[in-house]
Amino acid sequence: MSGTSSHPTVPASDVTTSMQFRRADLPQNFCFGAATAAYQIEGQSFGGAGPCHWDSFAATEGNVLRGEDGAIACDHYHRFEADLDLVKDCNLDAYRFSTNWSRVLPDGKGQVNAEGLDFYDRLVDAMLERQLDPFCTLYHWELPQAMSDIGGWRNADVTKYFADFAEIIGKHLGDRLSHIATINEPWCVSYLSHFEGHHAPGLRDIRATARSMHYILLAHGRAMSALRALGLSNLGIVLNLEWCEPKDQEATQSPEMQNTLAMANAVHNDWFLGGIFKGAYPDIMLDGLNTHMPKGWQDDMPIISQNMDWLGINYYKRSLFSPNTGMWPHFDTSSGTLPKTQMGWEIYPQGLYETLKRTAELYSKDLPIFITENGMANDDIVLNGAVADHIRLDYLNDHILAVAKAAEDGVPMAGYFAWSLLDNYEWAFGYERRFGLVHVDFETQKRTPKASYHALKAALS
Ligand code: IFM
Repeated sequence: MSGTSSHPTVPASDVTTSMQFRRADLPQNFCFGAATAAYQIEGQSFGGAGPCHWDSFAATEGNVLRGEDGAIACDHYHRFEADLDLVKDCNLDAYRFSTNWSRVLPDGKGQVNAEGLDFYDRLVDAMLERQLDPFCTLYHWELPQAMSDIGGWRNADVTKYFADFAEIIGKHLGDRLSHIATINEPWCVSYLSHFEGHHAPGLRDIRATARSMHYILLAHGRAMSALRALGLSNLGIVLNLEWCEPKDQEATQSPEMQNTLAMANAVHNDWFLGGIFKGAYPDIMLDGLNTHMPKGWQDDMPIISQNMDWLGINYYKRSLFSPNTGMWPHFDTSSGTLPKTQMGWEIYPQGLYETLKRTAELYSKDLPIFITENGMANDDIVLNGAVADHIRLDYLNDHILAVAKAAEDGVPMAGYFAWSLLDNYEWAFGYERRFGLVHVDFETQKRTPKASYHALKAALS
């Protein structure tokens, strides 16, 4: 399943076949890994998983390209041993996966699906057998349908049910997990899904946005408390941060543009970083959202801002912002003229460096930071048994070098995970957008490591 290329192709003479970085360029004990997420690879139809809100979202005309869903995905549920061999053979140290709430608790609460829990048991043991550090993310968007039916992340009760789920995973797997993240990408869970309507549940509603932006962080906090009560000390969260720049570079210093940048940063970054690290949301956001916040939200801030052991950052791109005179949030988002990935995202490794510097300086200080996702979509094709994704090879190399530079300049960098191990279900874009180090033929489930995989493997040897 591949189409014709729409991204800029690299002239053959400029093609690089090896990465320029070496392990020695990164701090001691720096960990390299590959990341995936449950709904995107497992196959939701296997093993007694309950329905989740992505199933119903995908079943609704117009939400997902070609109406595709995660019912089969990469059939990782049955093929995880071979997939972990690919991780190990790439000389990686760790594997980031997620536990599917709707697989473990088909109704979101109550009766545990023993088969589902057993799957994660076997998965984690298979990682340990291969000396891969298991990095677990508790929630990567498989909200059980029953939770969605009671209002999803607009309902405070869901944060309590999520903490119960966290406790189940913590009790069962906690002592075998190297790191646990509570939530993947709260911005996507809340703003992208409740304001832009791009992801499940597909809402475009400012009140739902305010509530979900708060409750997803409360869910994080409550899960932290539940896991801490079990004595676990390897806890963090994964934030997708955006490098925000003015569209009109010449107007950067104007008060209007400064205000726009502050707002863009608040929406994408500072709401989440501020809540977690300072126990406070940016005023510029509250100006717009306050009337929609749940009563007494201030009382939740100590739960949200409890200490973490590490921070995960997902970085993909920069965005450009310009003021508009319309409704909240009073800005337009665009991209510039740099080469773009198949997602239309500008390739800008400098933005990763800047994001790391900004985050450490303003918020996380000495806390270890992992890049928990970084990578690009490309319309890769298998030709004579190989995939020549040299554009991805360069992308990964340049972003890893940006991490090395940030570490050299004092940011406590601890690891880097490529997104993703496998081509997989890219949410609203179905199976069209390929992010993998390994190509997946979704008809035969054949895996073909790409040029980027081979180059990463060589660099890490
Ligand atoms: O595929 C997603 C992933 O689920 C979350 N982070 C961004 C990736 C690429 O869009």
